[in-house]
Amino acid sequence: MIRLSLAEARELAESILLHNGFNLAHARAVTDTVIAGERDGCASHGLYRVLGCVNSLRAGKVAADAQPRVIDQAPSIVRVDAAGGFSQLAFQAGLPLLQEKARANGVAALAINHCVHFSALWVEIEQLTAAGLVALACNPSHAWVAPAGGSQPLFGTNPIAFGWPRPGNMPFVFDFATSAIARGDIELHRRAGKAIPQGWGVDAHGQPSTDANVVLDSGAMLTFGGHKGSALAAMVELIAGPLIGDLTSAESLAYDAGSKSSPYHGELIIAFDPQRFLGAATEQHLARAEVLFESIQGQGARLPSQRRYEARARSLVEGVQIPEALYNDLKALLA
Ligand code: NDP
Ligand code: PYC
Repeated sequence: MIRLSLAEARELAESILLHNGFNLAHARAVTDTVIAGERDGCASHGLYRVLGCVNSLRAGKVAADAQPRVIDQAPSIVRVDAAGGFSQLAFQAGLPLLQEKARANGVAALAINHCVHFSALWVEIEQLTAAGLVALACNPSHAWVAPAGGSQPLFGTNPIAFGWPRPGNMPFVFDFATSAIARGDIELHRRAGKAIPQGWGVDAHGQPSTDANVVLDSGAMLTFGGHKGSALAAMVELIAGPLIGDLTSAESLAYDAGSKSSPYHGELIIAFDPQRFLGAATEQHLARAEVLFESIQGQGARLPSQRRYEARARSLVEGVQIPEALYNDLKALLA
């Protein structure tokens, strides 16, 4: 393993992105996200993703100098046309109007269109909880996951993330794929030459497989929780696809045309303002939420994101460690 300070990791990611042709705003926005992932112990959405960003650029599937366009679509809907850039720039562009509309109306949605997407959603959710908003986000990806009862890839890994602000505390955030595991984790198993657990995927005949190559290249991933994860994955396809006028995971994969680039589609983010729902009673009801969190932890169960926050605290002091092979692959992108 190679240890890097967070500043070194940041410098590595940003210099690779700039060297390969991304403009400064794009490189910074992407770097912020991958460094947050690495810092929080989310290796599948950390520095590893820089390889995919450069691959997508070289394949002509992401616009290195995209300028997102913000559209005031309706009293509670902001639309951002990402213009073929990564989702981070579009989110940054739409965030101020989303917050303004959520405060005015109680609920507001941000629909991002035409973005290239590779990231963990909690990075965005935390920006909304930091502003005191409750938030929900989801997006399709590429068709890699079989519906429950089927065996052929159809859904994306379709993450759903939720955040709840906790005054004086880290927010309650969960963020997971509707597949049994993110595809990035299976890719990391492949890179490490490790078998994957049962239940993550099947081969081309629908038979269980623990071979990452088989599941990634010719089989299919599985949903979490059988028909329940499958229905949630379908919901994400719908509300972050046709509802916002953007591609489904199957359409995104067709657009990819075998280039193995990051998915190209839309993202839906919904923000709720507790103040607008509750007025003077906000504090009282947020305190009731705290009782819920304490009751979860009181049983010895952990809150989602607890592992991540602990990793963050460690990384801020010790930096991060990445496999030497990944470090070498990243350095090669500076050649
Ligand atoms: P996991 O299955 O690891 O689950 C992640 C969530 O569950 C986290 O909030 C995690 O908190 C929480 N969690 C895990 N174990 C426990 C536990 N024992 N008790 C309570 N909470 C727990 O993640 P996935 O593989 O499904 O997804 C990983 C990431 O991949 C996500 O950030 C997601 O956004 C990203 N992704 C992005 C996609 C895209 O299209 N852009 C597609 C698919 C995934 P903690 O972090 O603290 O462990
Ligand atoms: O890990 O499944 C995944 C994923 C897809 C897009 C970004 N991450």
